[in-house]
Amino acid sequence: MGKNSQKKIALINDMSGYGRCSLTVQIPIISALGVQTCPVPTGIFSNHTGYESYVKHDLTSFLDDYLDQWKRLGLRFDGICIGYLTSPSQVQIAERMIKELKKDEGIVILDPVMGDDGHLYSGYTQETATAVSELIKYADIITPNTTELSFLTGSEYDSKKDISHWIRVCGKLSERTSGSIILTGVTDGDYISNICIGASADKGNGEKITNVVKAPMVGNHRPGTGDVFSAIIAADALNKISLKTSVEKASDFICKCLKRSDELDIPLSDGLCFEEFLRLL
Ligand code: PXL
Repeated sequence: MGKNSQKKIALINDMSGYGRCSLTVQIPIISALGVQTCPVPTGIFSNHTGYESYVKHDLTSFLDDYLDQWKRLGLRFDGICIGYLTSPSQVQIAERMIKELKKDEGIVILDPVMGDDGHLYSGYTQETATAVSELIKYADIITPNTTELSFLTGSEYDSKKDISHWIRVCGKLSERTSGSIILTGVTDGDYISNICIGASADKGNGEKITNVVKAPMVGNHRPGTGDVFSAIIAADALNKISLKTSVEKASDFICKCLKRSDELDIPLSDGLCFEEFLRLL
């Protein structure tokens, strides 16, 4: 290993003070996986928007100065991980990060955080979702849930559709990108499946292969699960772990956290208790 050889990732995402999502989840997880985390906070939220109410302070007007300063320091990143953006202007900030701060061989992980259960998150606009979909062209890995995949592909959302439907919709998105797609949280009988469509490491010819990683369903869905998932995928991608192995690891980790959250009787809105398991990553 040479000089200054630890991997660095820039995380553009919000800071929610309560409710375990976004940066408060991604920073510890990615750090535990040995990658230096460098946040670009899109806004400060008192708590995530799944609670009855919240207050927020949008940081859009500060972010160009923030990135200018990073450029003055000569910082370059091995990864750019994109999460919750508050407005179309922030999509331009994310584009700036990709064009000006990513190393040539660096990778872009796009978690198109927009909504869940067929709806956009409270306060999240259709315009922002449309702007975020323009980032697909830069992404090496995209990690939508079923709501976000439906929006990105213009498909109707129906939670009752089976796995073969979701594989088809993933294929539709896959046609528009050379990047890998991981569709998270597909209900599949008594299981939750993640569908990955990615370049075949064995063949090395750009051909894509589809894998379905199944895990037993544990408890109810909790907010912030997608942030845990994308954090593990992002750090593992920088650490050159194969997509399938990484998806299996993320899925297993999330199951443990879901089980523990139920044991501790944590309200669903308070997210995943991941803290006790960080050392297992
Ligand atoms: O976990 C997704 C997310 C991120 N950021 C904010 C949110 C949510 C989901 O509710 O409200 C502010």
